[in-house]
Amino acid sequence: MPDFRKIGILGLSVWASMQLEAQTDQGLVQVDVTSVLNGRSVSTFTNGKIVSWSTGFDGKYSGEATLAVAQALGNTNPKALPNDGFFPANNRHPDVQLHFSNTDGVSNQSRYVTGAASFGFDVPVASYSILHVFALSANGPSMIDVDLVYSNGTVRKSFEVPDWYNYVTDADRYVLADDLDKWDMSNARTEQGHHYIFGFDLRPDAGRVLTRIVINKQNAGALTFWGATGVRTGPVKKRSSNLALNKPVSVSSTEANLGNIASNATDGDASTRWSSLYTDPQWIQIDLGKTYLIDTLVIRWEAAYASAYKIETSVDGTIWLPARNVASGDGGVDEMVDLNATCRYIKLTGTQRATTFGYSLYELEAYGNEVVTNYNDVSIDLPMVYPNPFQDRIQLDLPANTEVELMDKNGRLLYKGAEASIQTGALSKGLYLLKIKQVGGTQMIKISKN
Ligand SMILES: [Ca+2]
Ligand SMILES: [Ca+2]
Repeated sequence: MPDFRKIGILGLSVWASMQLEAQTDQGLVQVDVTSVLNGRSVSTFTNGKIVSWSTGFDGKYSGEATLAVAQALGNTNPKALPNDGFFPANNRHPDVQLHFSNTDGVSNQSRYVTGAASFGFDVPVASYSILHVFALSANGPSMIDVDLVYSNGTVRKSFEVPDWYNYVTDADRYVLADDLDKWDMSNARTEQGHHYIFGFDLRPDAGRVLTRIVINKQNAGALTFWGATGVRTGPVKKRSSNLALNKPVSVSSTEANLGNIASNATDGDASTRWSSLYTDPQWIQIDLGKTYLIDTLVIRWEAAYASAYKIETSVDGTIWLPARNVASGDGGVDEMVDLNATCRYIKLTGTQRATTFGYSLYELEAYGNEVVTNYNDVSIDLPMVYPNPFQDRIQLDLPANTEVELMDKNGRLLYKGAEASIQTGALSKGLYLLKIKQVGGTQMIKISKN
């Protein structure tokens, strides 16, 4: 038998880069929340001198200090925060790394929030068995609603963040740092031994894929947020660059006189947006320039979002396949992972507006696999698929743990499985796509029927 890996299916082959990062399936995650941090609330002892806190927990009155600061100020046996911001695991929490350290006298350490406000940050896209956030309140308690944004929906958990003067521990809340002293802006110690930083146990659903956390603070209290730590149960889904960035966009309409033009939706600028006329339905469509395997679509809505919309994809811009239907959208960021669409064009059609205004979004982002057309670029062996062109059946010589999907040239699924042959007598002549899914990678090849 000839080696069809080299000749049988050559034609035009495409190979999608690895979808999953080569790393262990489990692990501790210190979430990168630097995008939301806005102040320094801990004095550090950096390069031999005290760098004072600048953003207090209650305006300009109260901050914290690392142990080395307290010692430099001559305090014996002080209660202070660890020099490296590290809290070893105990029976309530895993190892926690907060964002202050004596080695850093410049970066923001925490987020200070007063009044009603929301802020959110992405997490490494994965399943989590454990997820905690850390906060304290001043000027009384703060009520927070924490949204766990999964790939297939959002779950809200609500907590009272106690005033940092008040000790509390219960099923979902515990003390991360206890009995802290309190320091004014000139680093004089004003109170001793009764302030706290709290941990909040979010108990994520390990059966779902988490993408993002949004913290919504109600009006009362002054909240200081410190960070988030989790434990992954599955691998991190690695992302490509944004394939939609600066790609051409067409739309059904544009709101007059505001400059919210179509191309604002892919300009990579979070402050520019596209907005439509004030009627249903309206659509926006991106041309990615060539066919990709798209796994993730991110929609960043403005306040005038779609409460109902659908996503369709197309290879040729003519025949459209349904990808997602959203019946009760909640605006903000909508992130769809495992979209698994082979397409050049992506179309969002809004069918129900959430407000009296039109549809308005800051950005559409598409992530997926780079595609190469040069066979020599393929660095892994293709399983044997023959003959090509095929007639009444396709023979497959597949390694273990491999599944194939046969699609027509527009990406419609015709067969999915792992059998040694696919019956193809009923198919018409022409071009087809065969997706070969293996651990660590997905390949896509074009084959044809004579
Ligand atoms: Ca934009
Ligand atoms: Ca949303």
